[in-house]
Amino acid sequence: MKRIVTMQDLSCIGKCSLTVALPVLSAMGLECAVLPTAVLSAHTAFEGFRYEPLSLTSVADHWQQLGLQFDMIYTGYLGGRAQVDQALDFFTRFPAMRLVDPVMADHGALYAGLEPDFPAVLRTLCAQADLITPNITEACLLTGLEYRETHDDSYIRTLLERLLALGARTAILTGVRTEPGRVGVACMDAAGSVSQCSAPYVPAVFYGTGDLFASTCAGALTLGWSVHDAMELASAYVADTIAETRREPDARWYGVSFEATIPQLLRRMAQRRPSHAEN
Ligand code: PXL
Repeated sequence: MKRIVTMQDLSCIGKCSLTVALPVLSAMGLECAVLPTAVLSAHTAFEGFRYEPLSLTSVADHWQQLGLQFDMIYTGYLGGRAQVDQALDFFTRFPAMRLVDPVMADHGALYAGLEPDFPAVLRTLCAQADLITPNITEACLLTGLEYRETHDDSYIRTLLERLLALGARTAILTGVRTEPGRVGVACMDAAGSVSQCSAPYVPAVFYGTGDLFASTCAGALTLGWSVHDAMELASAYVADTIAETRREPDARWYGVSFEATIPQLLRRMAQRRPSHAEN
């Protein structure tokens, strides 16, 4: 079985980060090791949240002694410079494919509790990644381009080019709105070619959709899928989950109802699993 390790916070209430990544990756048939970088009483959109950072150096020491190896390292919300330094250290100790989701902002603003220089800190981590998956706000903070609510092809291309200039090999941008009534993702690979896919736009805020997207991409890539197939699968699963979450309007503040759509994810995987993905 392929093994992935994910490094992000454990928010005790509010479905995001580890409480999304672990169940999704397990359902996809992967062994998922976890590195909780901090325990939060609830995610940072909850007023008065508590944040308890954790040090993971001794965990990494032990794993090295055990000779553990991973097929993929996937980092999500890290919350501060010390956590980013731990991720950089982990990268040097464990050779594997690296997906960095530079979680820090949405709708034009940094998440509560993050320092204003955090985008510069995350840039150093993105430089070491095989794949990064920022939303538009995060991409603007990483590259210095101005934030816009709606986009044209040249704005998206410029963002993607600037993201790759940070040093990542491939970038997938989420929350792309180039078509009326639709929202999608756009990918640029190392050769500079761009591919896109989209789904109907739902005008509401849903917490944890970025984490769901990145987790699904990370899972599919670990299973050997191409970046394009991983992106399409993740995009479809997020769209299925948003449609499901809209049936319970109050629930969306706590995170999306991804549990209810895991059977759909598995059906989509069974339909599209590439032949070389097994083993
Ligand atoms: O879903 C992104 C995310 C992850 N982790 C924490 C968050 C958020 C978004 O608000 O607060 C702690």
